[in-house]
Amino acid sequence: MRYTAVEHDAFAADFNRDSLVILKNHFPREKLARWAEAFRPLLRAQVAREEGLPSRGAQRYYVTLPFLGLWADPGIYEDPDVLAIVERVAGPDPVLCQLASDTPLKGSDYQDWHADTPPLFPELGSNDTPSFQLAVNFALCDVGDANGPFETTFGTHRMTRPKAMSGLESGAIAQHRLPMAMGDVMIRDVRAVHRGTPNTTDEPRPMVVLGYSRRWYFRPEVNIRVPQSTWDALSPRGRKLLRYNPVVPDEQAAIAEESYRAFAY
Ligand SMILES: O=C(O)CCC(=O)C(=O)O
Repeated sequence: MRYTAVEHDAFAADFNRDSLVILKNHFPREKLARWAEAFRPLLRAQVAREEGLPSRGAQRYYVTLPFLGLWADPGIYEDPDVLAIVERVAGPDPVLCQLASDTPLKGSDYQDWHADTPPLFPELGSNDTPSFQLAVNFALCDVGDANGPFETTFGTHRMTRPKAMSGLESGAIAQHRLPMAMGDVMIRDVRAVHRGTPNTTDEPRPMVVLGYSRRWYFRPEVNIRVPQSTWDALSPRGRKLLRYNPVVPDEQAAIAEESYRAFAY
C-alpha cells in the first residue's frame, strides 16, 4: 500500500467531485512492458477478426484479455490502493466484471463524446447518484499528444447528458486531455462524458480497462471467463472480487467473439 487511509479519503473526495483520480507511477513499468509484448498478438488477432470494421470507430479496437497467465495478476486487480479508493466511492465488496483494452491505431479519429453507461434511474431525469460503475485504466505505453490521449470532462458523471453536452458546447465545461505515463493508473466513473482521440503514430496505444461494479450491479455486456485452474489458485479476496463471473474449463477460457459492442451513451 503506497497511500494512507487519509490519502485514500482525499482521493475519494477528488473522485466524487471530478469523476476521476490518477495515481501517478503506480504500477511497475517493467511489468507493463511485459503486458505490452504479450498484447501484440492479441491485438493482431482482433484486427484480423474485425476486418476493417472495428466496433469502437476507425482503427480503434476493443480486446478482451484472457484471465490467464500474466493477465491474471492479483498485483494489478487486487491492488490495495485502487481497491481502497473503489470501496470508498462505490461501496464495499465491489465486483470485478471486466478485463479488456482499448487501442487506437494510426488512422483513428476523435470519438463522439460519450458516457459508457446510462444513468442508473433515467426516469428521474437526473444522473445525480453515487458511483456504481468504475473503470480502472492504465496504458501499456507512455501516452502524449501524438498517440491518442484520453479526453474527458470533470463533474459530468452526475449530470444528465443534455446538460453535459450543452456545457461542452458553450465552453462552460472544460475538456481535459490526459497524458499518462506508463505506470499511471486512472480510476474513473464511467458516466463522465469522455472520448478517445486520434493516434497519429505508427505504434498502437493500448489502454487496459478493469471494470469494478458496486456489489449489486450486473453488467450483462461484459464478463471475465475465469479458467478453473485460475479460480482454484485465487486468493479469498480474488474469489470475492470475481464471484459473479463464469468459471469455465481451462480450454474454454478464450472468447470466440467480442460481445460488448454498445458502449456509448
Ligand atoms: O481509448 C480511449 O482513449 C477511450 C476509448 C473510449 O472511451 C471507448 O471506446 O469507449
